[in-house]
Amino acid sequence: MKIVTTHKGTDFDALASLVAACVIYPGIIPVLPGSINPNLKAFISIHKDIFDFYSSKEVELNEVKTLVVVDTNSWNRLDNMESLKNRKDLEIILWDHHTNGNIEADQVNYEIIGANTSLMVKEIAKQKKIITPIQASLFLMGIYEDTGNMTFPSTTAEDARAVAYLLERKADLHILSTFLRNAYGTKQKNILFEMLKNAEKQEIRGFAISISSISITGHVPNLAMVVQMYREIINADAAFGIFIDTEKNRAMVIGRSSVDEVNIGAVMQAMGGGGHPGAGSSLLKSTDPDVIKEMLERIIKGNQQTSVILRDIMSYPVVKVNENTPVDEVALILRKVGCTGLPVVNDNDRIVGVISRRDFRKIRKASQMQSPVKAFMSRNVISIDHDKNAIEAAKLMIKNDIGRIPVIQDDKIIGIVTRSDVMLYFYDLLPD
Ligand SMILES: [Mn+2]
Repeated sequence: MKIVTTHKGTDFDALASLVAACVIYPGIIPVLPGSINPNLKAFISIHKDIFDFYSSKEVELNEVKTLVVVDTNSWNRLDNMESLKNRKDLEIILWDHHTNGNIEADQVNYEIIGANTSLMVKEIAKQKKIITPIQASLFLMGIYEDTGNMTFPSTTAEDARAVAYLLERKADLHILSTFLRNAYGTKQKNILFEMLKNAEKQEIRGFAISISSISITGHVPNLAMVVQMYREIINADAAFGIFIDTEKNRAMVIGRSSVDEVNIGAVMQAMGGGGHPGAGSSLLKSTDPDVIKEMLERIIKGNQQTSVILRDIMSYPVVKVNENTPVDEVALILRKVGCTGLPVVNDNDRIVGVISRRDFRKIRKASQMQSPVKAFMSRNVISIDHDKNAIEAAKLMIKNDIGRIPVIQDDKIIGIVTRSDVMLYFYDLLPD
């Protein structure tokens, strides 16, 4: 068995490297440490069906023949791998960009480079491996995080080449700002302060909206984060920053929303830009803040039906199983319908549990395959009402670490909303 793991306190560079290793070594088992950064948790929770990670407790460490370690070179930064430390028959492959460590590897891939992910992307490019846009987005987040959006002095030309490669493979820049924590410096602080001094809120369609304009000179990174903080501080449902650059004769409009009814992606699209429901931006040739403000207000007012409710994005009809169905039959059904989990109902058609592929890992003996599914299902059923929206479903998934939520109308399951449904929505892949 081959496994790949990375450092505790996992960040995006580490996670991206872990996933990159799965591309380079097909069939390898990715083992994620128990402690990971909070922004990473949100990302993994939404993408769990795509990236199937294991914990160190879920793998038989005795059976490991090859250990791949990425983005660290120290045994004490690994989670629960002590038993492998002195194994003579173990092959160790290292991918790292840190200078010191104590893992003696049989094969070392080391380079002085901004992000470890860049090193691995170079290998993926060399081997002409195919990667998905979601993998490309994750790799890009890893590189941006470890290079401070390519501004840290440790950034190399190799990192930039990797970024170019990933953008060519459709990495999604909008999704980055949702998950990355960006640098907040003096420049950003001054702009935020300026915006707060002149902050005003108005009500449009029952929502508290704030539009603030400010002049900037030269390049100011992370304005999106400033708008995000501004929205949170003044407690608006949606906030827009109009950043006028008189030198370059253009304006950057950045929006952030916490309510699904004000869809920033749709608003920005109407202004020639783009984004997703919570965040977006557009670049304008106009430098008159009043004109831009008026245009924004008009679009938001006219933007009545942007809210997508779960009924529109959920999957149906729902395949469900009775609680007394034997486990092996459930496994067959799961394979046949090709999904990762099913709701379990009792004889009165009431939902009593959920069974997922992950629950099957609890099965130790072959004889247990004949037991009723109720013995292995999770009984803690979390459901959501059909008129709630995708953001509420995503919040529920992240909070409870689940990937499928039954959608309920009048006490009956009418559909299932899955991570991929929510994800498609966030990635703006829904047909118009
Ligand atoms: Mn790193």
